[in-house]
Amino acid sequence: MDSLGAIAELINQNDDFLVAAHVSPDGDTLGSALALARALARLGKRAQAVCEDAVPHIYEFLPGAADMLRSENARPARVAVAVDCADAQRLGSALPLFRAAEKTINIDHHETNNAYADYNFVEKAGATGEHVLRLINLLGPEPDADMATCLYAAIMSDTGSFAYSSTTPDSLRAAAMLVERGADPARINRRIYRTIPFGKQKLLGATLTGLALHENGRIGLACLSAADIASCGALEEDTEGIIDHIRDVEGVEVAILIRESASGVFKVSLRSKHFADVGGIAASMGGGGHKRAAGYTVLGSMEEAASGALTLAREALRA
Ligand SMILES: [Mn+2]
Repeated sequence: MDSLGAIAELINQNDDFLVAAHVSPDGDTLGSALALARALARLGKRAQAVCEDAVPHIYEFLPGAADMLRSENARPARVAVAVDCADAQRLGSALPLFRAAEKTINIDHHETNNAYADYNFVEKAGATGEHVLRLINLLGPEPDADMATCLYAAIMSDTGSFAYSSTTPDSLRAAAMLVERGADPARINRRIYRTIPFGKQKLLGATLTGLALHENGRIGLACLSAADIASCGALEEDTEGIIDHIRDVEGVEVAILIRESASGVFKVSLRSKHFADVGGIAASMGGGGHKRAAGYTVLGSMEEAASGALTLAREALRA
C-alpha cells in the first residue's frame, strides 16, 4: 500500500494524466474522476477523464461531465489513475489506455481491491471521493465549487445520502468541507434523486410487481429482461437504485436484481441488510464490491442467472 503523499509526489513530478472511471459508472467514480481531472488541470497539467460508457443522464449536471471522453476518443498518457475500480477489469475498454501509461495509480475504497497498479491507495471509506478530496488537498489547489460539487455527489451517492453503514465521521466532515467550498446539497440531491425520468419510474413499478421472496422472505429477487426495460421506455442505466427498494422490504436480508445487459449477458446486483457477505458472493463469481453491496456478470439464460444467484444467496444466509 502506498500513501496518498507518495501519490501526490508522483503527480507533482508529471504533467500528462488519464483519469479513468469504471464501467456502468456511478456517482462516486464519475465525481471522483471529474474532480481529480479538474484539480490536475488547475495545476497546469494535461488531464483526460475517460470512461467506457457515456455519462448517465442523472450525472450529466456534474461540472466537466460534457468533457468526459469515451475510451475510443482518449489517448494514452504518461500517468493513468483509476478511481473507484476494485479490479483492473472494471475499467472495461479503458483498460488498454490504463496499461499503456508508464505509471499507474489505483485509488479506491473497495475491500476486495487487488492492488493492480504501480501505486495503490485502498482504504475503507464511504466513497472514493473522500480519498480524492484528501489527495486534492495534498496537491494544493483549493477545491473550487465545481470540484466540490463533483466530490459531494460522489460521497452522497455512495453513502445513500449519508445513511448507509459505510458512512463515517470522515464522510460527514468531507461533505461539510465541500459544502463550505460551494457544493449545494439540495440542488445535488434534486438532480440525482428527485428528477426521475418517467420511464425509470415505470421500471421501478414493473420491477416491484415482479419481485419474489424466497427463504421465508429473507431473499428478495427481481429479474429484468432487456424487453422489460424497453417496454417501460427506460434505459439500462435506469435500473440504478432499484435494488435498494428490494433490500428495503421488511424481512429481506439479501436483495438480488438481475438485468439482461446484452443477449445472454446478465448483470447481477446484490445488497444485504445486516450480516450476509454479498461481496464474497460477487468475488466467487469474478465480480466485486463490498460486504453490503456488490455485483457480478454471468453468461447464459435468465433462469440460470437467477438460480445461480439464489444458491449463492442461500449459502450467504447460512454463513
Ligand atoms: Mn464507490
